[in-house]
Amino acid sequence: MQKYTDDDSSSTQPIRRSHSDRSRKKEIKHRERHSEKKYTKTEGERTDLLKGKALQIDGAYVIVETAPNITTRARTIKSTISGNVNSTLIAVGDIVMLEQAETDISVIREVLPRKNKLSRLAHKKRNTFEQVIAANIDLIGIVSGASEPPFRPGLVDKYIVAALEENIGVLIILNKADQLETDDRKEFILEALTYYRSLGYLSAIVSAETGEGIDELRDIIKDKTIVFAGKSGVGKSSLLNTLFGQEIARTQGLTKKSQRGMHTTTYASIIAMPDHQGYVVDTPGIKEFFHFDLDPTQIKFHFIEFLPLQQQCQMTGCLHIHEAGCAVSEAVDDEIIPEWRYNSYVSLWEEAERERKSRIGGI
Ligand SMILES: Nc1nc2c(ncn2[C@@H]2O[C@H](COP(=O)(O)OP(=O)(O)O)[C@@H](O)[C@H]2O)c(=O)[nH]1
Ligand SMILES: [Mg+2]
Ligand SMILES: [Zn+2]
Repeated sequence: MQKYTDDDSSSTQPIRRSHSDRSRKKEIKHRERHSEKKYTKTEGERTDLLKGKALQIDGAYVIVETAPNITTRARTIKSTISGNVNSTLIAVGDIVMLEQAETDISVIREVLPRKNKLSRLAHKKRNTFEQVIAANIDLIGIVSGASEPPFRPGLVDKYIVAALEENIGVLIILNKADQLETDDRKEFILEALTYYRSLGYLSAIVSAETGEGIDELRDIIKDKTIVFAGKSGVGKSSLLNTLFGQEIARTQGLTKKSQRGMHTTTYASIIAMPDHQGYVVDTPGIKEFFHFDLDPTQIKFHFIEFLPLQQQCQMTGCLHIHEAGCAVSEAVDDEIIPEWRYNSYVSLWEEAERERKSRIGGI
């Protein structure tokens, strides 16, 4: 069985350069035939270009899948057209139009407009910019560990808001279920999961180590493109390996092994599930996730249990922060809305406010 690692391009071998023109043509024909099935061109698209999906960005190269199990190495150029204004040129999950390569490196002529994206606000010196973690996704699998690292609903809520902003489905995954029994916060963790379920979000309790809940998880993510997001150490890579039944992502447990020729992955990579039943995106440890361009006044709409109460707030346009006669605050006092959930909202609003002010200040 072939073994893959996060940063090993063996999972996405570029197509070998053919030795003769004839075999090269044959190969292109083969690619075209297969790509037609999967990446069908829509009207108006250049017919001389090949359509594909960016699976991995590896330094200067992008690994593009043009048909099931067929990948090619490609690169963007200065004149690459972007369907996404003022954004990262290319991210994993992007659908691209490739020019047939004369050499073994194809040229990405165009990046098509994204259906959605998981993107974070990144800082470089005094500038801020958007870092697209992954594009065109169906589900965000928000992964938490039970004990190590401890379960923190604040980060879960932050990702929920990002998902709702972008019309992405939410799946809350509690990994390391094997640690739950001995965790003194077990009751709280289970209560929180029940609460999320009552809001209509999918959830799963799993253990990458023992395999508990993995079949159920596999059913939920079937035929979807899912991004695993969450703190470093919660077990995202381990989950991927358990789901696939083989080592396709490098976990922290293995990093101490020989690292010759290895480097820590800083980009996400998309991996096609066996039999092409969907895709999974493994993200590296995302430091300080904050959804790019999050408007503080919009966050309250993504805490969906606030919506029916809104009309009962005394102030029109109440932000539910410190206004008098706020029905949301009252619901928290009455323990209808859990305090932890409300605290998530207030912290996120404060963070978004800080960001907004610093942007204004920076202009
Ligand atoms: N007890 C337990 N440990 C786990 C489980 N899943 C992952 N781990 C361990 O948690 C650590 C971090 O896992 P890793 O997959 O690298 O986390 P990532 O940073 O989110 O990708 C490793 O030492 C794993 O062996 C689990 O279900 N139970
Ligand atoms: Mg990992
Ligand atoms: Zn209010």
